[in-house]
Amino acid sequence: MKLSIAIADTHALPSAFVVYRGFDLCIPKAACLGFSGVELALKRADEIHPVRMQTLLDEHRMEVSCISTGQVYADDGLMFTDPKADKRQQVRAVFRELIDLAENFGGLVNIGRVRGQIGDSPRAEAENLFIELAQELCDYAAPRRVTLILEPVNRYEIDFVNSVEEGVELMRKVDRPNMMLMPDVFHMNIEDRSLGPELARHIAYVKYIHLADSNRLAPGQGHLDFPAIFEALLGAGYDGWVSAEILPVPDPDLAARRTAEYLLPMIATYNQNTSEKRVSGALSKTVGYR
Ligand code: LER
Ligand code: MN
Repeated sequence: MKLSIAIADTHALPSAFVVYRGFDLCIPKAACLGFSGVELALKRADEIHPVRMQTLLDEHRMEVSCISTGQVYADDGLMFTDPKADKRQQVRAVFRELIDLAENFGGLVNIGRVRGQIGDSPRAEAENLFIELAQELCDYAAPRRVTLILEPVNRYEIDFVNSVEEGVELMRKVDRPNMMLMPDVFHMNIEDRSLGPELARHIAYVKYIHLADSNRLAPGQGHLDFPAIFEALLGAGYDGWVSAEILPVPDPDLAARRTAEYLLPMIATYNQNTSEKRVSGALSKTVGYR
């Protein structure tokens, strides 16, 4: 398991949901705090200069964990479920470029609120519009070894795919191996029947996890039981990224520091237990062969 933190560019609107703003300044800061990666919160692929970004990442031994797309919705109002074909064409164009970028940066592109609202349309109509475009983009992404990750988001932000279970149902309809889930424990705390057990139940679809506490502050500042969540993930064999997507409160540096101080020791223990599990799994297989 590796820990990442969400970063947007300096010009991102206040609606960009990130801890840090400014790649040049904040990637080094995140590296100093012990994060292994950064989640790039983008509106367009051309916010990134690939060579400059790779140099910055290499210099600080950092990786891109994922490209997230909240601003494509929040800033531009673009949605997969938009009944207007020209609007969906814009989504298609923006996502193709983000997928091209992800080919060399992280291999994951998130679909959060940009999947869109159902609103007053019949549910099946919105669902079909989503499925059609998601399938097409998955097929574009597959030869580039990129996976799209759908994030269930709570009902107060969107009316389409609120729980992890609903996410799994929709993914099954999309029916592409490179369409996976990105659960966010903040939303799960509102929508799902449990956190750890529900993550474990759907682990085959879980590719990436957003972490925030119940109040959307740094983990450890609210009332979510992170040790229990990690224990369930360990039992289920999760070995991917977890990424802090929290409010920059009381300020970005302190929010990031609190996240690192709370989660990094837990992740170190997690990874030790994962490798011990692997060794004992390998040993019991060896014994089994005798
Ligand atoms: C996006 O990752 C998310 O979790 C949304 O709640 C942002 O508003
Ligand atoms: Mn999230």
